[in-house]
Amino acid sequence: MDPKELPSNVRDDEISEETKKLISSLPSRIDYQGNKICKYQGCWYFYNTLQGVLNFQRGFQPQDTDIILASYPKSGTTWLKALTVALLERSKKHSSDDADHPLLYDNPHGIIPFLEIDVYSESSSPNLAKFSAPPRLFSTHMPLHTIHREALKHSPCKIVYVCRNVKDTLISCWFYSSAIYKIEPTRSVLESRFEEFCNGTNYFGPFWEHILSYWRGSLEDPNYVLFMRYEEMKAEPRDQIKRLAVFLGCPFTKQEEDSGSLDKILDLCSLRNLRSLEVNKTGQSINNVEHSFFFRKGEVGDSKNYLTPEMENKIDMIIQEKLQGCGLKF
Ligand code: PAP
Repeated sequence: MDPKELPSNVRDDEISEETKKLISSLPSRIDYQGNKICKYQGCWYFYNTLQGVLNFQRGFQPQDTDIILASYPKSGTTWLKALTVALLERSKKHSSDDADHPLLYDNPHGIIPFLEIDVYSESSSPNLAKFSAPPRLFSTHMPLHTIHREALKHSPCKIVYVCRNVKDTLISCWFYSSAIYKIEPTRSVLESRFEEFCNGTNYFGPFWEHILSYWRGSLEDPNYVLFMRYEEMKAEPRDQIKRLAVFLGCPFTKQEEDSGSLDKILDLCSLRNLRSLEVNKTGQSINNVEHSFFFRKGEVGDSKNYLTPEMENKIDMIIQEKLQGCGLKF
């Protein structure tokens, strides 16, 4: 496959001389697909993504009202983005059945871009005119220590993290990356992905460091980081969306609940509805990814259909070792 056909964040053709020099001092490797990847501040990035991380760290000026949606890839980001957009649109008097609702015309990733992959991919001083009206909504796959370190240290902005059972996340990554690379999701691809996942050397890995960074952040200051779980959102969507609304400062009124507007938002943001929209069937992200790739099954426990008992055991052991004593259960 011609590298130019790949999303730019997985490539290595947009890095500065300074970044090249930095990379030469970092741990680096070639991943299962033959892409260059390196470890910066404890997290693995493709080179172009690292450039975006550095641009972000250099240039991001937080505003107190900023909202950042964070996740490990394939953990429910698209859903969280859709819910957040729908919740905040209420203050702009957009109800979920308005014909001009933004979610009907753009993919959630188009409405809430990634800091390191979209906004800061090319420059440390991007044009942020599109975000002029507060709150600005951004997203990220960076671990908390990486966004926190330089840019957000003293900012009261809000972060929402969505965490998913890592076995389902792995399977979702396998299908998604096979779609991106236009290859069959074969067992041998799954085995390579599994090895990298368990070693912690995959894109944005290790997963345990990622999850722990936000988990600890949420324990230290629950008003700053809201820790959500994909499985809880599936099991009790009404309670979880209310929790999200309270955290974002836009709780549902009794009248909204009674009039069914909460349920309408859940319906608007459901996988079934989003995937049926024309923009998500045929559109592409600014980063060249087909919108349809973001919607697959959305099931809890789908990994059971693909992982062998040995693979499951190995992941369980890693979780037990790395997350021991932190209070987080899978
Ligand atoms: P990203 O990291 O590329 O943004 P992300 O949205 O986090 O991807 O994860 C995609 C997963 O969320 C897919 O899971 P699956 O592969 O196990 O099916 C996708 O189907 C699921 N998903 C996308 N939209 C929704 C939604 N509205 N409700 C529930 N799950 C969803």
